[in-house]
This record gives sequence, C-alpha cells and structure tokens, in this order.
Amino acid sequence: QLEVITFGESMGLFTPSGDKTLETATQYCRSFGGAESNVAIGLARLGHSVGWFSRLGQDPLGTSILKSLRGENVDVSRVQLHEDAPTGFMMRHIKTGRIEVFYNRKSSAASMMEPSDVDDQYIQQAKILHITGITPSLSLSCRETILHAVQLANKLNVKVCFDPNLRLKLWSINEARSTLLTIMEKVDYFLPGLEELELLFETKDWNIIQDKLMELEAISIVKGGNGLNYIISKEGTVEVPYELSEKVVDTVGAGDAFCAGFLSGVLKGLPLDKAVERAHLNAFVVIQDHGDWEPLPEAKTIDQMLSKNNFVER
Ligand code: KDG
Repeated sequence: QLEVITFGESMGLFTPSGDKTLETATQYCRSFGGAESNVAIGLARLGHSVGWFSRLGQDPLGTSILKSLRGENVDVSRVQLHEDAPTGFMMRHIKTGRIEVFYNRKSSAASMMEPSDVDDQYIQQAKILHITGITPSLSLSCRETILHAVQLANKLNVKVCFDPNLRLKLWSINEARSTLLTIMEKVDYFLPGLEELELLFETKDWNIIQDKLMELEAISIVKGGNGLNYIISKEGTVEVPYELSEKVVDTVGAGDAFCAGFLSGVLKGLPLDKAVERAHLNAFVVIQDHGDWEPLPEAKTIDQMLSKNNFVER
C-alpha cells in the first residue's frame, strides 16, 4: 500500500563546479533532478510511502537515478528501463539568483511514456496521485499519459495533486495554457505559484485570479512568495503568513519541497493551514542549501522546527 504515487521525467543534472559557465566549465558535479522524483524523495524522508514511475534509458544515468531513488525508499517497481532511448540530462548554473538551464531531453526515454504505462492497480492503492505540468510538455504521448492518469484517478477516487510547474523552455505559453487549464479543472489540490497564475490567466489582478481559482472544484494553495501563502477554495481565501528566509542559497526544488510538505500534512489529516505551514518549512530548509532534493529534511527536523526547540545536533 502506497500513500502517494507520482510520475514524470527525471534527468541527469550537471552543475559546473567552481565559478565557470556551462560552456567554459571543465568539471561538473553530477546529480539528478526531476520535479516529481524530488517530491517523492521529500515525502519518503517525511516518513510516507511513495512510488514514482517513469521510463529511463538503460544507461549509467538511468540506472544511477533508479538506484538513488530506491536508496531513498521510493518504490520504483513500475519504472521501465529502455535500451532504445536515453535518459535525458540537463545542465544548470546558478549565479547570483540567475538560473541558466540547458535541457537535453528531446526523444528521451521518459518523453516516450504512454497511457499504457499507467497501471490501474498501482494507482488504485494510493490515496493521492501527484502530477506536474512538466510531463504534458514533453511529448504528445506524455500529454495523453497525464490526461489518462488524471481520468483514472478521478474514476478510482484517488485524489489528484497538481503543480503546474510552468517551463517555458519546453513549450509555448499558449500550448501550456490550454493544457494546464484543462488539467486544473480535474484535480483536488492545485499548487501554483503566483507568477505562474499571472501567466496562465493573463492578468496581474489578484481579484480576478482569486475569482478564477474559486470557480475550480480544487482547493488551490498559492505560493505567494511575499511572506504569504494562500488557500483558495469555493469558500474564499485564507492567508497563511510565513517567515522569509535570510539565507537563500538555491531556490530550485523549493516548489517540490513545498508540495511534499503539503501532502505530508494532508496525509497526516492536519487542517489545511497547518499543512501549508509544513509545506513552507520544508521549502524553507531546501532553499538554504545546494541541490534540488539533497537538502530535503526528515520529519524530525520539521517537528523540531515546529515545536521551536533549539536545533542542537550534539
Ligand atoms: O523542480 C525542480 C526541477 O526544475 C528540476 O529538478 C528539473 O524537473 C525538472 C525540470 O524539468 O525542470
């Protein structure tokens, strides 16, 4: 029995070591990244049972991603390794807040996912299916796979959590808009950032944005980015204030950490504002260190932060 199932592309991640650019660096740190597998690791570290599936190439990047996720206690029993398509990779350089990303993921194994990759029995056992808007941008068959998975989860009464994760390097805003707006109508939890909403709804008017979210069946959790997160449902808007971090090292992966913390709160049966508080704390920890998933905290750390105990390791 798994509490959460998620799927999407994970890729090798190369980051220049030292202060060089993607083009001039000769030494790179290798890790991996993928929004959904980041969420899976986050949930596993918080003590939840979670499965992630995808297609990976039968190559060193693919097998190392598989082993790392298995080592993080993520169920990878439905992952397929393919000999005829490679694991994608990305190169990323973060300098004074500016993020430069290069993707090499066209025709990757993951981009070949098909609706038949979604195993009904596997999904049926879960309480929540977590998806992101990256997957439908990868290929037509990935778009069909996401729509099929959402439809299946709706039919099986499995709740769906959706982070739009708008990636304009992967598709145009018009393509993204039509697909993501369709998906958001069919989910239970919608976790966008404020900027993403402004782009998707083509307005910066917060009142219009709130009205549009209130029309949805979903409960929306909006990452405000300004010391306030918002819970928006048919009943209205609840503001959940949070403390801004003084130390920001690397914000990549913060959204995934937020999703993992939120879902953990929901699975624990907490009121939504408490789940959002956990979401924020999870992200708060992640932005203070390097790596998309490496700094994700264990449940113990979050509990200590919540109980305001001094965090003394020894
Ligand atoms: O959410 C963090 C992601 O940006 C990263 O891990 C890679 O999934 C990724 C993507 O497609 O950008």
